[in-house]
Amino acid sequence: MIVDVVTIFPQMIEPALAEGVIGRARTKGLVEVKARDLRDYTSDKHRVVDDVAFGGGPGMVMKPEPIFRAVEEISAERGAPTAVILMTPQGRQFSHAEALRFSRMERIIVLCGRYEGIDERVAEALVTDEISIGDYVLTGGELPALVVIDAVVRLVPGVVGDDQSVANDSFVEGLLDFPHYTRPADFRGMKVPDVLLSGHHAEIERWRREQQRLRTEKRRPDLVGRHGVNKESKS
Ligand code: JD8
Repeated sequence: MIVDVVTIFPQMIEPALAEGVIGRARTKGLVEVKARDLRDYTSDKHRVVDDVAFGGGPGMVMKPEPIFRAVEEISAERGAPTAVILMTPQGRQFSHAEALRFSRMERIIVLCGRYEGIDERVAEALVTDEISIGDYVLTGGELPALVVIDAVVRLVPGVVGDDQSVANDSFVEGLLDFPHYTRPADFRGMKVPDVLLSGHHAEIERWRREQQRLRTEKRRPDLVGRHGVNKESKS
C-alpha cells in the first residue's frame, strides 16, 4: 500500500510514523508512507498556500491551486489513487469499518488543511472521502491524518504479526477489551484475580468474556447490540 500525505508540516508526519508497528511495516516494505510538502507545489517565489476568504471574515483559507497540482502530480507519479481523503471537522466520523475499507486500497492520498480550512472546490472536484476523527476542534489535519494512517496501516495484512489480535480488536467484536495483568501477582496488596493464576483455560476465557460484557455495558452502552457478536453469540 502507498500513502501520500499532503501537508505544510511534513515534519509532523514523518517521525511519528517511523516508530513501532507502523515503522516496522515501512522498513519491511509492506507500506510506503510519504509526506509531501504542499509548498513544493506552489509556483510563486514566496510559496504561498493561503489567501483571504471571499465574503470576508477572520482567518485565511488554503488556496486550491497547490492542492490540485499536488494531487495531479502524485497521481501521475504513482497512478490514480483509489481514495483522496480530506481531514476536516465537517467529515463523517472515522470508524474501524472505514479503516478496514481504506486498508484494502492500493494507493490513497491524505490531505491535511490548516488555517480556517480549504477552498471548497478541492472537496467538490478532488476528494472522495471527507473524514473527521471526532467532535473536538484541532488546529489542523495532521494529527487526524496520523490517527487515520495508524488505524489503516495496522490492518494491512502482515503488519500486525498475529492475525488473531486484529480479529479480536474490540471494535471488530463490538466489545471492549478485558483487563490485563502481568507479574507480580501481588503488587502493593493489589491482587491479580485468582482465576487468571488457576491455569483453567476454559474458565479464564469465560471470565474474560464476562468482564468484556460488564465493561461494555457500564462504559459504552452505545456499543451493546451494534455488532451482533456480543451478549449471547460468543457465550
Ligand atoms: C482539519 C484546519 C482548524 C477547524 C477553524 C481551527 C479532523 N476532528 C477534527 N477536529 N479538527 C479537525 C481539523 C481541524 C482543522 C483542519 C481538521 C484544517 N483546521 C480549523 C475549523 C475551525 N480552525 C478534525 N479531521
